[in-house]
Amino acid sequence: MLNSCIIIVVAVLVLLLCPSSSAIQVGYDSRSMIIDGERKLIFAGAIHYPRSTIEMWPDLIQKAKDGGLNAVETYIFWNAHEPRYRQYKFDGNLDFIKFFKLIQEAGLYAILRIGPYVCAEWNYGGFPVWLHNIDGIELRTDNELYKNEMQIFTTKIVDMCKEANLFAPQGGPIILAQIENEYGNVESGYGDRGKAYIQWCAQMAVAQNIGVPWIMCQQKDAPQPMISACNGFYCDQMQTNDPNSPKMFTENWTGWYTKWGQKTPHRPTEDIAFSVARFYQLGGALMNYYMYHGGTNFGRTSGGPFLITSYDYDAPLDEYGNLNQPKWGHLKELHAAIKMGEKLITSGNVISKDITDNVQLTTYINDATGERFCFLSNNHWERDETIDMQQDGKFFLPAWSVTILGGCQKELYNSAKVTTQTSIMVKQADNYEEDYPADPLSWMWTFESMKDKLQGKGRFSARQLLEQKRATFDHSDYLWYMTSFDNNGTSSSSKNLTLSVTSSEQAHYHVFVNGQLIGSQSEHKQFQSPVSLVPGRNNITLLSATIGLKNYGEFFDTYTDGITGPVVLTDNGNITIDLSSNTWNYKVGLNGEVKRLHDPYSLHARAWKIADDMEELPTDRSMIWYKTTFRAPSGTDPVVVDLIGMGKGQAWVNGNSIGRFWPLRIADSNGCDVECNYRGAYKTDDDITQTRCVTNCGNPTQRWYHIPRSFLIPENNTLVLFEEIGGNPSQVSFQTVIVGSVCASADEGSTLQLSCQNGKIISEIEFASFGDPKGTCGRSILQQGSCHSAKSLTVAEQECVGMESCSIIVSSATFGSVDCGINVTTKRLVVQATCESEVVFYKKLKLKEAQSKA
Ligand SMILES: *[C@@H]1O[C@H](CO)[C@@H](O)[C@H](O)[C@H]1NC(C)=O
Ligand SMILES: *[C@@H]1O[C@H](CO)[C@@H](O)[C@H](O)[C@H]1NC(C)=O
Ligand SMILES: *[C@@H]1O[C@H](CO)[C@@H](O)[C@H](O)[C@H]1NC(C)=O
Ligand SMILES: *[C@@H]1O[C@H](CO)[C@@H](O)[C@H](O)[C@H]1NC(C)=O
Ligand SMILES: *[C@@H]1O[C@H](CO)[C@@H](O)[C@H](O)[C@H]1NC(C)=O
Ligand SMILES: *[C@@H]1O[C@H](CO)[C@@H](O)[C@H](O)[C@H]1NC(C)=O
Ligand SMILES: CC(=O)N[C@H]1CO[C@H](CO)[C@@H](O)[C@@H]1O
Repeated sequence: MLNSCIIIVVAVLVLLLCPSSSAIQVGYDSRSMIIDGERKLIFAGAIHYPRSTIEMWPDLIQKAKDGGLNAVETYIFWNAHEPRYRQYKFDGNLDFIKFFKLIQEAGLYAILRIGPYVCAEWNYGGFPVWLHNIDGIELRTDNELYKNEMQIFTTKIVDMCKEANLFAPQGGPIILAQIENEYGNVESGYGDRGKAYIQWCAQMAVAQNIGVPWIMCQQKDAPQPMISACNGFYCDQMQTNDPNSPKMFTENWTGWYTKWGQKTPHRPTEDIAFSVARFYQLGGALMNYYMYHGGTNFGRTSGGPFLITSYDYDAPLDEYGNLNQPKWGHLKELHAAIKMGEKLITSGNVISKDITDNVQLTTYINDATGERFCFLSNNHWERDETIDMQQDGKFFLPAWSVTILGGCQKELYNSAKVTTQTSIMVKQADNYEEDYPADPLSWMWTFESMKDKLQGKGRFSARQLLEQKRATFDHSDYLWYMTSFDNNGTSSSSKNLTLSVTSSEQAHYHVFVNGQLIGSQSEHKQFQSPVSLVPGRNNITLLSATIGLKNYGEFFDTYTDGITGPVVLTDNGNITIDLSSNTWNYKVGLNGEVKRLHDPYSLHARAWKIADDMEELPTDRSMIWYKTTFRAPSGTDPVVVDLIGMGKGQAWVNGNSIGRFWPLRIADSNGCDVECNYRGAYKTDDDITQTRCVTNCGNPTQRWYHIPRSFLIPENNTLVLFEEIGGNPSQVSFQTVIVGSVCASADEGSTLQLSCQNGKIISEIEFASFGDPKGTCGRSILQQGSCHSAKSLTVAEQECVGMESCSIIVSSATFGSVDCGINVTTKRLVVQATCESEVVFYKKLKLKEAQSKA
């Protein structure tokens, strides 16, 4: 403690006394950020350091740079760094200083969003639960206890950054910092105290003296010198809080998150490209993709209610860090196109002109030289337009698209014309090394010991039902509520009584009476079941589990978790015994958690029983731990474990949590058969019933769980599963995530390009048609249209099979002349091909040759 204080003091003095020679001055005006005197458009992307691993960071940051970003943004996650009061953690993937240093090494800027309320679909929005449990505290309002803690944490983070020279004036990468988060969305609920709080946040932040501007997002009344930024799917119409502030788009949602039981939402590439292009067309200065890489909610970090473990977000980089194509590539091209006009966009004169209703031309012009740069947008949801700009040319503008015109004459980019290939990812079992096949997994098990809890033995007691966060401090998902009562007469035991339990909406809990599980309840407040009592003492035990604490909304932090009560026994609707204010005994967590059963080096190895064959293994049993060892899949492709057959619980690999699992939770089966239309404003709703472009209908919400490569050793890896509700591990397997097929479309006159990446080669052409093929790569079935060149397949095979990547010139010279009639104005080529590892490709080739000989 003392040492770090001294270092901080020294660092601050150094900053004041000898500004580094690499110091970068950060300023802004209404047009743009001005960095070292130069106007810069900022293309940023969110990558949250705890949602991947240190080992993944350099690759993710490099891919962000290759994708044309010049900045990376992250929140700071208070409850990860200070899980217990004044006990800080900054190691492993919480080493945000290292994360910022890697950003700097890659030559990128950084945006530091401290919050410390962050939302982010992160457990409790980033607040530590001990904070909530301070007597007299009220979060996110004008409350001294809260403001004091917020200031201590904010100052700690700022000081750590200063000490590491991370702010731009110190020569570091951080050009902007954020305080609070989306408070404007909820402020009205906090009344005048909310207004006072925001003023205080601004003053507290400014007093940190970081030398770069502070921003607030969704805060129209942000006090000067705070810059208010916009979050949403579209921010082109945003108003700044000051005429001298630039337009900043801090959260442009590249996709959306998923909850247990929901279908997977996808934001179409064309639509996000449209949104970004429109933002810069109308004078945007900084845009941040939320998320650029979503990653994984390891441990118990996912927010609530009911957010899943994957935080893929349909981001340009997928959960595992693979390019999500075409999104990544199509946005890369967009950044490159906008960048060509950077000077004119940030300093030229702006002329805006409505060409027709909903078709708008924005010209940026340097009056002195006559240089021009144009954005031409078509906001119609359905109508394609052909715009005649006389001497500048004629341009075809698909509905809901923006064209970027170099010199206002040359089409550099259209947001709806996707030329980047689609990569179709698949999960592949590691079974191609025939000489060394994966052994079937052999399992060990041990039941979670519950005897003490079923007999009502707890660690503390209260004459009331406790709120779960108060009781657990979120040190575990699990809280046991135990009580007993005397059943005096024989009369009530001969009757059929009903036990009813009321919980918070987001509780998931199990009900035991006299040691027997009588039922479970999820996402409903009420549980009711007939019970048979014994004469004398009867014991009731409730096990309540949280599945991510609520992270958003007015006063979200005060939401009640756990068993709220009443807990009553009724006889034909009449309450006979009200247990709510009985003496309840409590215990936090599982015995297996205390014994660290997830840890391969735990001293409780004797707990495990070995199953000689699968018949012996107990399945469909609740409250059981399973353990197995496995070999890591070969190669470097990302690894997942397929938990199909399992119910609900938590999983660990070599002691590292890979998150909560719940494959039994199935997504709604309706809505996936509609073709995904990118046109028109994209929106999501809370239950994803109205959301377009969904997938995964009728399947487990999340079946595969990411195991970062750095968690693995070649042999003898340990997988531990805690199964809470009952499952069967016999189908559990390990797979790698690879590009299974690639598909691209290119118009006549251009070149079609396909690439398998990661050393894979094109083994087979699945579809090829030059003419007017129907369907969209990766989104709908491809079919020949009304015209088709018979040479399509042969040409594609000749150019591509056996190659890692290939290009095909799309012309009649290549495919012969094809008559498509007058209705087809532009012919196109669509090719879909399979990617396979070289080993598999040659193995299959040999097999084919042998077959053709025979
Ligand atoms: C209830 O718990 C007590 C211990 O607190 C135990 O002695 C008793 O057997 C239990 N009763 C039943 C019916 O399980
Ligand atoms: C059982 O009897 C005890 C004492 O005789 C009394 O305090 C308790 O309320 C009775 N329980 C019920 C359920 O009637
Ligand atoms: C209690 O319920 C069981 C089945 O639910 C029924 O067989 C029995 O007759 C009931 N007893 C009384 C006293 O209502
Ligand atoms: C429930 O209470 C009502 C009113 O007190 C009474 O009329 C009724 O008989 C009771 N029912 C039972 C099953 O005891
Ligand atoms: C695998 O690890 C366990 C402990 O986790 C150890 O007991 C065992 O000897 C190891 N086996 C091999 C083949 O390394
Ligand atoms: C061309 O399109 C028009 C209008 O949609 C249609 O009436 C006509 O039959 C089409 N011609 C051909 C050759 O498909
Ligand atoms: C107002 C609103 O919906 N805000 C959301 C913006 O997106 C982030 C990331 O998905 C969420 O955390 C916010 O709740």
